[in-house]
Amino acid sequence: MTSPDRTRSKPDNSPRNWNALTVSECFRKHFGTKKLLVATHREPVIYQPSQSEGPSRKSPPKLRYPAGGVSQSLHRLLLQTGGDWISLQNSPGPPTLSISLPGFPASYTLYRLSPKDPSRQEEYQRFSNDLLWPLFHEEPGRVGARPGDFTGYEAVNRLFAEHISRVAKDHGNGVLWIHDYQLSLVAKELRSLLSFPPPPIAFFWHIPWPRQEFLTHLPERRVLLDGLLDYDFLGFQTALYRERFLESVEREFGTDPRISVFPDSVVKGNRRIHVGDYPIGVDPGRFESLSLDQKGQAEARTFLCEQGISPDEVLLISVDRMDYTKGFLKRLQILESLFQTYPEKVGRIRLLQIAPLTRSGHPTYQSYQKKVREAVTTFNERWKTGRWFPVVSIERTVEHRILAPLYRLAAGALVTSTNDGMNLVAKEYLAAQKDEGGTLFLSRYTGAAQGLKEAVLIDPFDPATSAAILDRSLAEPASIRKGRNKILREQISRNNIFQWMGSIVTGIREAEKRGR
Ligand code: GDG
Repeated sequence: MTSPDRTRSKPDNSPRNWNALTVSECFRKHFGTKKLLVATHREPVIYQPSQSEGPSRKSPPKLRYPAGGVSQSLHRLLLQTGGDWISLQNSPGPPTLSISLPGFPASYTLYRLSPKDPSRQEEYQRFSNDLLWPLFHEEPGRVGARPGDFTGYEAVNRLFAEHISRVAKDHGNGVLWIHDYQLSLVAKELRSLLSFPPPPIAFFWHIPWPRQEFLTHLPERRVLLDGLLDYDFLGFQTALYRERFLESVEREFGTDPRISVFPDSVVKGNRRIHVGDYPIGVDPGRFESLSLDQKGQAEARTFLCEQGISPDEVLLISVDRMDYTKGFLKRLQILESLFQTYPEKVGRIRLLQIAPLTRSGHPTYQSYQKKVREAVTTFNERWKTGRWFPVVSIERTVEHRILAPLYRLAAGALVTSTNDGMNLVAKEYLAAQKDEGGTLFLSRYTGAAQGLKEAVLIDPFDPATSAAILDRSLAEPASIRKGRNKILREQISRNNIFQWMGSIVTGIREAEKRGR
């Protein structure tokens, strides 16, 4: 855990001054003493029960923090504002936890939900991960949900709404902020439960919004869209996804007299729903300082040495959960093309692939992960020379303390997603390039590519051209690479994670004033 944000900045909040403290001040300015309630599918902490240390001594339970950057930033915000957080329980421990950290002024309560009927939870997971996830990443061939799974999806969304209605009533929450595709129907369920006018209900959609031809594969699309229009504020990662969403509403409800679509809002009955694009960012200062930390750098060098990677090699790095949307097989095709076309690179360019397993109890993921493993083995067999082989694949989480210096040591980051809401790794890599010329090779199918226009874009569906781009860019003079990074780093520093939160908090307040 990093130290709290103590720097007090001017209240005008120019983008550079955003941090957890100034976002919290912004929240106070708009919502007074009211509280913020966040709901996510996954918990922001991992609970580790006490270990017995002897016949009578037990150590206290510990909280660990999962890898993702978003939940950790929201967690820091709630430690400034106070509030509530509701998620499904995915580690042991009690159903409610009070979360505080030394040095932070507030604490928040984490409510950990467990559906009573496990089959409903299975249906919810399948509807979310086997239907919504593949369809919204435009991969209809991967759909594996079963008819009837929607029942469980609705039931779990209702469970969230029931809990939120109790908490909002008791605590007087000022804003409800719900996240991502697993929870699209919470506002709809909540509106039917509350006996008082709900506080503003905001929603952020973290994944892409697909083209309409993919949405039409979803039988429940009208219910889902109608449910999203029960929020007061809808945020998407990019203008493209926002426009596609508005087009979907138009296509599905164009003849409904209750619904009118505008460029930045939808009117449904007597309510106006704000619809905006808010590209998510990272905490660049944190990644920069981690990447420069002497101890972390030494650990990163030891890590590379343990993997048999020498400091003389040109190192490429990829960091993704092992999910099919991240293009692991496409990445190998790019390297295949690189080695075929430029055989002198064999033995000189190495890929370090950090690929923590994800959803690995799930058959689609098990078979994808097996395929990736086999493809890496075949690829390494084909291109090995002596004891050298081209891809080092690590299937576990590597802590940011070591990851950030690894970003800095790598000559390039290879982001090969075939579809990705934003891609935070791209921004983390740039944050670690202070005065350095490491090249971000960024798939044009990421939300990040829609904003980071100066990045070296690649097309994972065109391995030959991508390989040529890799070869050319790695050979560019350092001055060109550093110049490019200067512009990109300016951008990620302006559009950082706290600026994202601050603009959403402000947007919610404005939408509340305009639309209700
Ligand atoms: C969704 C959308 C959107 C990964 N491996 C390790 C590790 N990570 C951290 C990275 C980064 C995060 O996980 C992954 O970022 P992504 O952007 O790829 O996020 P997704 O998990 O795909 O989630 C995505 C995002 O939401 C935010 O809106 O960008 O498009 O799909 O922060 O650092 N962290 C550590 N060790 C690892 O091995 N410590």
